[in-house]
Amino acid sequence: MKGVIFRGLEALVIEKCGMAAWDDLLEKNAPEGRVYISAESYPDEEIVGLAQDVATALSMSMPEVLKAFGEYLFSHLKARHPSIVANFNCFADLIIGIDKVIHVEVAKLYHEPNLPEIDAQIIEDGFILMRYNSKRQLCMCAEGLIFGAAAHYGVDAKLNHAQCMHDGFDSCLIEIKYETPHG
Ligand code: MNH
Ligand code: ZN
Repeated sequence: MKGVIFRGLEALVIEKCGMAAWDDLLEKNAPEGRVYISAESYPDEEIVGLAQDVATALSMSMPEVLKAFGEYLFSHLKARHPSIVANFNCFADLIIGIDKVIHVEVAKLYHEPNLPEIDAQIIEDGFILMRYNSKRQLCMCAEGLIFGAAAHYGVDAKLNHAQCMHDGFDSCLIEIKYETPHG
């Protein structure tokens, strides 16, 4: 997992709990002296351990933390790569473009990134069906990023995780119902 993702979690923890809390979490979950550099890769276990401890520290469930983290992560990625996000005029276009545009650009910018396979299709206006597949099984992170994208476009999104790799399916299915408020 790239340091940029860890930096998103770090920013969230520091904002909510302060620097000392982050130092404690690091001490427990990473080798001594760990500093995350955006463009470098670190073991996936570290992010899982950190997220679990953030959940405990904030008395949130793991899915809740990953969602909060995902929302935070979207603004973090947008701040770091504004031109990528600027390719899209609306929520639906961005979601449809994750695999073939966003992550293609990401793969040019980062050395050997670990990206999921995402296939998203508009079933009808206001309804997108997303299939997620990754050996890292970070589908909750995907949910968080979807909520983050919705917030960015001022869209109200409701998600239904219709099937999940954590239950033994070969991919996750996320139903996205969204509405652009008028007036
Ligand atoms: Mn994207 C990793 C989904 C938007 C850049 N992204 C991930 C992962 C998921 C994901 C899930 C975690 C890896 C995995 O599951 O195997 N990303 C999304 C979704 C959206 C999204 C659902 C929008 C909604 N991602 C973006 C945007 C950017 C971006 C916007 C940048 C502008 N994503 C990344 C980077 C990684 C990543 C960078 C980290 C890759 C790595 O760790 O090697
Ligand atoms: Zn899932």
